[in-house]
Amino acid sequence: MKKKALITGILGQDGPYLAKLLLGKDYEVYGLIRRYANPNFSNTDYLGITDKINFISGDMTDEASIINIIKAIHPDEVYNLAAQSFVGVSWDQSKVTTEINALGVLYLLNAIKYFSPTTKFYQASTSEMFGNSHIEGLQTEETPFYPRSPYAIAKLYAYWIVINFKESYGMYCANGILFNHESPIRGMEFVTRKITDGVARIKLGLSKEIYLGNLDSKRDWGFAGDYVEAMWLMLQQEKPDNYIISTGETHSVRDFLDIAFKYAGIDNWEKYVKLDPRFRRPAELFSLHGKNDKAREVLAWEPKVKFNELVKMMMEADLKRLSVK
Ligand code: NAP
Ligand code: F7E
Repeated sequence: MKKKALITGILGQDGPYLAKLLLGKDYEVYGLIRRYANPNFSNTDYLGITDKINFISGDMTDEASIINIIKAIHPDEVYNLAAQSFVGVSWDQSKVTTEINALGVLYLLNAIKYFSPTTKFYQASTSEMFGNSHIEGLQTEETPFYPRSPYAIAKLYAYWIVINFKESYGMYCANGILFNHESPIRGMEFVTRKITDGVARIKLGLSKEIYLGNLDSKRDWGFAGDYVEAMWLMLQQEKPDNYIISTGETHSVRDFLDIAFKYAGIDNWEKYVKLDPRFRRPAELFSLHGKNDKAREVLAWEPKVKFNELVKMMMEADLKRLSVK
């Protein structure tokens, strides 16, 4: 019999990459979608998998809908990717961010505990939980957490409630502490996609400039397609655990701009980039740089796409998309 996986956040960035991976492994894939007047399937369309997914309607903030979905599917594996995932907006919409990113996880765990206790659970935890905390410039699984946004604080609740259900009820629950990962279907408001879309528009004469916030921020940016493989691997281990998933390299927003403009053949990028205080944050994370040794050793996982290749992949896709319009 085919294994059944439920993915929440199926229409976001990671959901479609993970669904594609699981379909390739012959899973039956269920995707939770919330109610929209005009649902947007562009990311699952991009990967050519929309008609292969069993979409099921529910909402992370509605406990009864979560219970009904778990009871109906009895999935072998649940990947909880649903979130209000934009850090910047979490200061303005802190309540809904907390309801989705923290309480939503509790609802899922309780539903599994009561109605499908053998289901394995993956939680999309995040490097944002570290804030500016580091050990000699790096974050490891042992680095103390010090979250700096309502997003990160809600995610830290989720991280600990996942561990608590594992320890209290013997459930199979794993946290993937993922560092930033990007792709051609990354949401438009995140800095990488904002840059590749913006540079492509400038190249094609559709726009004159890009407005950005802090250019000195450093992030450990990897490719989403590589990172979903780590999610799956975490649920195939004998015992559940928590793992950092990162590239082990860190780069600034400036570095990203540099490569993107170079790819487009545009010199002196500084004249096209305007600083706008609206895109700065009340509290910033200056540098994220994850040590991925545990994932390499235990999961035999490693990132494949390098930083330069990632920027080029995103630039190529945005130039292609905007050229055909
Ligand atoms: P994303 O593109 O923002 O996708 C999030 C998905 O969650 C969207 O499909 C969204 O649905 C869904 N969602 C939001 N609120 C919901 C609700 N109330 N009920 C049901 N679904 C809801 O995020 P992503 O980049 O794929 O990231 C996946 C997960 O990993 C998130 O939990 C994120 O916080 C976490 N994470 C991401 C990164 C990264 O760099 N990408 C790093 C670490 C952790 P709609 O399409 O309806 O809006
Ligand atoms: O910002 C700076 C900004 O919004 C990256 C989410 O997936 O990864 C993501 O969170 C950096 C920050 O991602 C702009 O201040 C400058 O320092 O692309 P971002 P993020 O906040 O790191 C983590 C791991 C997650 O878990 C999250 O879900 O870039 N920056 N200028 C800007 N950022 C944005 N968005 N827009 C700007 O104009």
